[in-house]
Amino acid sequence: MGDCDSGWVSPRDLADRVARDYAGAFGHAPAGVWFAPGRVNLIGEHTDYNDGFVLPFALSVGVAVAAGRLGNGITVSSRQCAGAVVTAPVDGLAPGAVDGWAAYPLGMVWSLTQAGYRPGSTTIAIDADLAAGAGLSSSAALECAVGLAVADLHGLPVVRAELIRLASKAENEFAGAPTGIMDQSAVLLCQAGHALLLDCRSGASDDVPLEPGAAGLALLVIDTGVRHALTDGRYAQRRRSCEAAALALGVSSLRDLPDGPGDLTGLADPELRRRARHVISENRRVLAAADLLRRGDLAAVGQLLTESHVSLRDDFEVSWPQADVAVETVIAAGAIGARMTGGGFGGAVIALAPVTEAVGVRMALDEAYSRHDWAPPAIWPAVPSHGARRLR
Ligand code: GAF
Repeated sequence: MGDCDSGWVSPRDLADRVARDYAGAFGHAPAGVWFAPGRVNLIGEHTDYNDGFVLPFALSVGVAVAAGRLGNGITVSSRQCAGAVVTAPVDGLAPGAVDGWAAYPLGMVWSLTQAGYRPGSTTIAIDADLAAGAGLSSSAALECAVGLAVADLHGLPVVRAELIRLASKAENEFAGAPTGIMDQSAVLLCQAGHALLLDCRSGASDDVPLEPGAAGLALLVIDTGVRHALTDGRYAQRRRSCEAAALALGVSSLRDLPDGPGDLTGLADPELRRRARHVISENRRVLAAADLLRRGDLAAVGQLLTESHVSLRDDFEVSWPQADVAVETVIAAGAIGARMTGGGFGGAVIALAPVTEAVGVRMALDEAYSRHDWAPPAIWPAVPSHGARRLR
């Protein structure tokens, strides 16, 4: 979500803290507190805007907003930006009018007005225990927390499926990041103890059991410390390559191509061939992973995670050195699979490891990063958690 710092805070303290920040900034108690989690994408990267399949799950950490129906226009303040305050008239919002972190909450309000809703004046304090730019969907969490809060406060009849579309529109058109619908869908639809298998063409979704602890396994999130921005042009370039490949192959999207050796011979450009090969093979891996989870075989998903990483590194070329070192290191230290997660060019790696190997994995990572003179990565076990909700 852009340009502000976010330190990790215990999630259970977040609601109290954001309510206190709200009272400090606006002089009265908030009408409510809403929370939207970050997400980890287990598998299915750069498939969403190709009409394909994804398999994310929600984290326990995320973005909390405290909000009230007062003020004059929309006012947002953010603890992660040292209490910075931005105000705009509800009717004066337009793409390009605001940039930086405030484009996400104000873009969400703009998107609601574009759909014909008329939210009244609102004051909002924002807090997060999720790092921005870490590939864990801080932007979508911010949009969705604000969207839920504004809809609830003003009695707007927006169902979650519509909120997904409106939050995506805010991100694409107001914040200028040409992303797909995975992150907003994960933030709003995920269930605790499950991953969300989402068909990004039809919008159909299915909750697939994901309880690593029950299998003696841990899903470790490794923040490589490298930050990315989906607005920096590289994500958009990958999206354009996929569209060019689909056009050259005469299909409406790469989703329509089966996974097979001969299917890409129509693509003369080797770079487009690599990009398309990643998307096609990744869709197959997502469906295979969902099948394995339904059969209770999480361990077998490990191999698919590593194959996904290799494909993102070599074919889609969105990995980065700290992610490649993390993947190689954790596998050598006993993890059964690992991959970069999110849009790439920075952010996090997810590793699947036996619980008994977690300490060894952590030590090996610290050593490997220190050999490269990189700061030790933050590592924590991810627990598949509930999607966005009102906390109080
Ligand atoms: C980012 C985007 F926001 C998603 O829509 C998705 O494309 C992802 O990168 C890559 O899979 O998180």
